[in-house]
Amino acid sequence: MKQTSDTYKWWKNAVIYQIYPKSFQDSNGDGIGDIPGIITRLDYLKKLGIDAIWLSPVYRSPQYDNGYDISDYKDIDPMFGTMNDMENLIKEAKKRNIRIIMDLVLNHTSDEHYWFQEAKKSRSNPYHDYYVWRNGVEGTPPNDMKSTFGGSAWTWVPEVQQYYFHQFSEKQPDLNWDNPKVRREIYDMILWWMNKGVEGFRLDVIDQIAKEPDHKITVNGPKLHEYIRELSKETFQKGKDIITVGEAWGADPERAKMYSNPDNSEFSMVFQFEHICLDQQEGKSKWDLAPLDLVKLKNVLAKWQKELYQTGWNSLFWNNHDLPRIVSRWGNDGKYRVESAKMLATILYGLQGTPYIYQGEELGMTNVRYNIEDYRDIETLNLYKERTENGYSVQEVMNSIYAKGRDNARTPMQWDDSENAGFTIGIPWIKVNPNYKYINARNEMKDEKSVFNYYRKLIQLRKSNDIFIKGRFELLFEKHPELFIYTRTWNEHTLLVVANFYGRRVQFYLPPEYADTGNCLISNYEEHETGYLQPYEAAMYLINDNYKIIRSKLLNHNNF
Ligand code: TEU
Ligand code: CA
Repeated sequence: MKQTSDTYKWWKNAVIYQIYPKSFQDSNGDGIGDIPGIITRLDYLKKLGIDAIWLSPVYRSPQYDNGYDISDYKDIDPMFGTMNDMENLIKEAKKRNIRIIMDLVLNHTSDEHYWFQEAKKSRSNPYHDYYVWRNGVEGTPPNDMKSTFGGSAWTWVPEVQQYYFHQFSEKQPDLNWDNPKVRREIYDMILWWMNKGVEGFRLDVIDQIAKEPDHKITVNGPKLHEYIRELSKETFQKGKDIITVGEAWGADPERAKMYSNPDNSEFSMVFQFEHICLDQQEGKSKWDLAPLDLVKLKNVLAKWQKELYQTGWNSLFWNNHDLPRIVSRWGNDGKYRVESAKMLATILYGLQGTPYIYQGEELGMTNVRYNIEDYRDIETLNLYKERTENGYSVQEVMNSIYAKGRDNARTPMQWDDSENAGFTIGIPWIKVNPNYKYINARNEMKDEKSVFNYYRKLIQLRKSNDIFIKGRFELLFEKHPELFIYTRTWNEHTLLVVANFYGRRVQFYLPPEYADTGNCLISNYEEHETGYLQPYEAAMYLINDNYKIIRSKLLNHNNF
């Protein structure tokens, strides 16, 4: 169906692939992934069928937080290549109809950025006010605010006799968005990248830019949306079809509607994390583990589907570079690795929104369990130190790291079964997951039944039918503790998504006229056994009935 130009947005049926450059493909044997390496894998991505790459930061950076500490926004880190390599990547991607989305870290810079180097020289330096400074007595910070990566959010600088504010590590001083000069510098930098052919941006912790540390406000500060609107107007809106995705841990649906309002005044969509935070103890941190309650997960996803319907737009994801591997987390990375990886994908790809694949997710890559010396992430290392010094047992801390550590997502991409998984001919900066011998791209591309080929098929499906973009969402059997069943209805057609979230065969009667192979768009089992869903069984059916009829039939046949 043809769509009118004002409602059509290319990114509504696009699939975005996130690359964490350090771990994707090394081209020169230094053990670190790089831009020339990415270029050699573009054909792989094309084969998978993705439309755009979200590239985690490749800017010049001392790499204390793997590039989320930028020391020059207009330069490429030599570790990743040159500006020429970057221009080549944009060009080579474009040839394959793949757009490049850059990661914008605008809340903070590296302390090695020129602005900060100047800022800390004296209070009268023109760059001083680019950052957030407060007086205080040496040894006593202005208040007790904490950094996300441990310790105080304030660091003392003797030269200026002031503390600077940093929500992340002390190597990541927060920018002062209240200073119009800072905002102007940022806009010019973004326009400069747009001019190079970059067609989208992911905005790191964007909900934290309008901080007011005197009131201990970090997230959702009073001026947040004013600043975002200005940012959008001065930059993205000047481009053509720019996609923007704001990372917002603190967004509720009301706020998400502002961020992703179809009037385009802010962003295209927002990355929010409510669903992905459900396996932690309430009011505590991600390290304080709790089992996932499927009923809660269903209700959270359903809430976002309903709230943003026609008023905003969702990002759909299970993974990114900060999150553990979903198949190990909510699937089964042993016996049912393939089935459960496909099941999780099926649930996600039936929803309304734009799906994101994090590198290796399409292979069903898993978490790792290393000795503490083999971890690299600043957050993990700080946590280990902090918790072991504060009475936690080593085993307890390691269990949290195994479950939630960010390095789970950062082990090298598993390309083939050669040494170091084909990632590097040198020594990888972080150990390769030993299961690369059998979980790798080369194997999976050959295997029709692989996770890779299942993702390929899902991506094509989403482009084949408008129901994926437009269908109205309804959750069924919302209290069922093991099954995830929902519909998307559009013009008398209904997409029925059924999934068994666990490894136990469960009773579920799907009328044979629905389960008919003619209706089945995709499934992770070759045959559906009437009356049951097998361990991790999942499927999508396209049915010529409206939601009401389907609902009453399913409710009649299944009384739970
Ligand atoms: O992450 C935002 C963020 O708040 C994370 O630090 C998150 O709290 C953490 O990963 C979960 O424990 C973004 C980037 O995605 C992350 O990689 C950066 O480290 C962070 O911002 C700072 O730029
Ligand atoms: Ca390299």
